[in-house]
Amino acid sequence: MEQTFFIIKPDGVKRGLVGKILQKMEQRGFKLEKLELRSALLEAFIDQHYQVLVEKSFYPAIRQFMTSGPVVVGILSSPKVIETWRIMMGATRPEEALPGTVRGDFAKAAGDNQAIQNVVHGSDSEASAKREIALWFKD
Ligand code: DAT
Ligand code: MG
Repeated sequence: MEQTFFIIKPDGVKRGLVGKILQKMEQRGFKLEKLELRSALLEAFIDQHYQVLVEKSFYPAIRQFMTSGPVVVGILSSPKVIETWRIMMGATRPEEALPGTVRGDFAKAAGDNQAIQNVVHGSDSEASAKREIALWFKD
């Protein structure tokens, strides 16, 4: 069965959105294969997760944000779960995310030079899902 990796980012945990987000996943019929709270993430670990973004000018703000508090991570499985969870998350930029999506309903627009805080992450392809699952769940 297809699998994807997700993160409820520090803003989602701080704002008490974990239950609402997990409920959307359950309502959609995704199977929760793994679910863990991770605190005190290391900067070097987040750099591995976002390896394709490390060289971008905005990346230091992302690293700072992603290590700013606990996150909830997990693995979902379902047919077409990678694409479906991406659609349910909504667009990367909160101001472009449609109402009804997690980001459209909950993400706050960022000020200039601030990290985009958009509540959730989801793998963007089969290759990313495999790589991210192996990184976050080494067992
Ligand atoms: P997504 O999270 O929708 O897959 P991404 O992988 O391109 O988007 O980027 C990862 C995160 O980095 C994204 O959720 C928010 C942040 N980000 C992306 N592009 C950015 C930009 N141009 N300025 C600031 N932050 C950005
Ligand atoms: Mg991405």
